[in-house]
Amino acid sequence: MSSDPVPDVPLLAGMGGVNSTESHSVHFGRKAIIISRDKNTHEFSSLAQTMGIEVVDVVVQKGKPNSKTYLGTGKLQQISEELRMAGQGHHWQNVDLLLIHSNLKSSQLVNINDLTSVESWDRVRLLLELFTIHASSVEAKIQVRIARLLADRSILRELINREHTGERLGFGAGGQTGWSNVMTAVSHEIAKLRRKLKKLDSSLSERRRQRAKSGALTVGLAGYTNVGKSSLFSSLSGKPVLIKNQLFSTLETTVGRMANQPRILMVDTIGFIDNVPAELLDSFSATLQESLSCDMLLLLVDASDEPEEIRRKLATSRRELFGRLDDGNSNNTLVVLTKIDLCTDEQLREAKEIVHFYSSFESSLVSSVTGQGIDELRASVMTMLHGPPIKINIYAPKDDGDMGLVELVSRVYRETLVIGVEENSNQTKISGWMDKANIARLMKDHPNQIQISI
Ligand SMILES: Nc1nc2c(ncn2[C@@H]2O[C@H](COP(=O)(O)OP(=O)(O)OP(=O)(O)O)[C@@H](O)[C@H]2O)c(=O)[nH]1
Ligand SMILES: [Mg+2]
Repeated sequence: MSSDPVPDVPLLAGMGGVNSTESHSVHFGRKAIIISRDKNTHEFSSLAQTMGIEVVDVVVQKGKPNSKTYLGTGKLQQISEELRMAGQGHHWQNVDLLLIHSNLKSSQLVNINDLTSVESWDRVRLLLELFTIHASSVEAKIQVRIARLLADRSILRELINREHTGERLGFGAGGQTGWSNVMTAVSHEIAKLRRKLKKLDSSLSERRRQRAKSGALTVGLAGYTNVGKSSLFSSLSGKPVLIKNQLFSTLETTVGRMANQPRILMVDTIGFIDNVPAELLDSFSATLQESLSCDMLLLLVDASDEPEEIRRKLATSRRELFGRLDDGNSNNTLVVLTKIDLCTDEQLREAKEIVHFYSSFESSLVSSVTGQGIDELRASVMTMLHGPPIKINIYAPKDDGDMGLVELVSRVYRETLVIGVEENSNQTKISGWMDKANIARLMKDHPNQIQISI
């Protein structure tokens, strides 16, 4: 892989475009206030905390968002004044960031910045900053940077427009020609990064083609962020990946073989969240496509969530998934309720009810921590991909050249996902799933000693 994309232009601070030199690159340890029209700011707050930002207060102003400034101008001025005055002992002391609990229009962000002179992020910018920190592959880094530049470009457009109309004269570091130059540089960089991404995309789809040609079947893991996709991926494949109690730990795709089933590949990838801005989703579409173009999908639902949260996250996941599928594929979906070790029986019953109310898919219960339900899930995956299990009768050697029973049984064991065994002195019956190509080879190698039945 080549090195990281080299930034050509500075990113704008806080999307308010106050001054490009103000841009912080480290947010860990910063203090922020959340500003919201809605009381439920839990998820928004978690996103900030995932980045190491301390949310010291939540200011809620009920009512319809103001089309120009989201909150009323009076309220914003009051917040800005109080921030300036917040001295020793005030819990707003050292707050240098306003987090606005909504996806705002560029004009609203610029207005808020002008009114408060404090770095302000809306939900889009918060996600972009978080993704920037978590992106580790070259591809993810390019995807996030494109999305950031697109967001900055819409702010720049707003700034240029205002300076044109004289609305914001003398404000900011750019000046009309200054901003126009930055805008040109941003557009050039976007074009350059898109070309790079296209090259990477084609090598990704080449890898996908190769996998399909090899006859391997793929199982995608999909679901809301933090639902437990990477944990389940590790349990099923035995391959260690990054698992963290934070939102969007995973931004790139990892492929691993299912344990005992080398020709079944598991695909772990980015999670979903409500109201993702289009520019962010678009830049991740190749990554999402990777899990969507699988032979089978596991749609994960966190059973330990509150019922309301289960409903909301399930709805988002379904919308993101099935809105994107070319279709036909949605039949091959299995809902997996995760984190069942954290649930009471009553919670599990309710979670299952919700899933069945909203979807017609079969569901499976697992805990990646205790391993509960993992074998059963493997069996369900195999049944969906290969049909019901088969019975393999293995006979003791009769003629010269036949293989010893123990040796032949251990070969079958190696190539089968075993669910049952019956043994007697001259015959062993194994039931389970075996890859079609392996069955053919086994029968060819040992025609007198192997008999397959359903
Ligand atoms: N108790 C319990 N915790 C779990 C289980 N599965 C995952 N977790 C925890 O849930 C958190 C998120 O797990 P991940 O596997 O990283 O979730 P993810 O869906 O990959 O998350 P993102 O990549 O951030 O979207 C971690 O703290 C895990 O340890 C489970 O079965 N039981
Ligand atoms: Mg993950």
